[in-house]
Amino acid sequence: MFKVLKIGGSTITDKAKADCVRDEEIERIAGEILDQTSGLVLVHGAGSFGHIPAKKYGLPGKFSPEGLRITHASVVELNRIVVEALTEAGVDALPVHPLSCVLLKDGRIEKMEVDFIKEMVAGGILPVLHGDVAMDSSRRAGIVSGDQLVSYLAKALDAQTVALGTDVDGVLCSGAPLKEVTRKTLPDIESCFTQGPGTDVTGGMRGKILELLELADAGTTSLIFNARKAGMVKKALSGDAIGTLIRRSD
Ligand code: IP8
Repeated sequence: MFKVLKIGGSTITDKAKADCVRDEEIERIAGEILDQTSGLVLVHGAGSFGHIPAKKYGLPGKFSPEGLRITHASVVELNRIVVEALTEAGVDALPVHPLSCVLLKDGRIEKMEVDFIKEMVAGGILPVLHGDVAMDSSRRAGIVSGDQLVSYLAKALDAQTVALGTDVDGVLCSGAPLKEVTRKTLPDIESCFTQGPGTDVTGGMRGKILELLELADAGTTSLIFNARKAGMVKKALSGDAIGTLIRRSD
């Protein structure tokens, strides 16, 4: 039984400042994950590590080998920090860099190697993926967000629990979290999406919802919750209905 958890870049970094990591948040989350790693695949966002260089080099619109290299190096560094914190907390974790196992087509995952991820999980190892740059068969290169990875992996692994941790209490409308979002209710809440602070090249809250609605169409309910609040990651992994549920319309 697989679980896919994403921790957003806005939780583990300060998206307004280049390469600004929130060590204490990463350590706390590592502690919350520690006794719930069975079947778990972890994805984290790029935060200021990825979004700031990506924007600087005009990714994903522009093809820039230098931009790809620098942006990839930056998200790999954040991934190293996350894996190290997990290791220090006592979790057997291994890094997985999407650049080396994903091929996009028109910005969407066309192919992704997942068998080795299954083997890691079977061996009690936590695979730790992240938003990354990736090659694209129709546009040469692009960006694969952690959100798209979550949606793809949850389908490929037939995950039972899918949770996206952000720095807000769910999908906010007039300051309060919505109980649920479906394809049917999406048009009614379009006005609720505002650009958050910091740089984001992969679509913010609206992008997350669209990814998770793809998953909902395939029958998997997921949730968006606040990972900056202590205890919430643990609750999300236990299947508690916190935050906003993204589910298929009745
Ligand atoms: O933070 C973006 O991933 P996200 C990846 O999950 C890059 O949207 C390289 C900006």
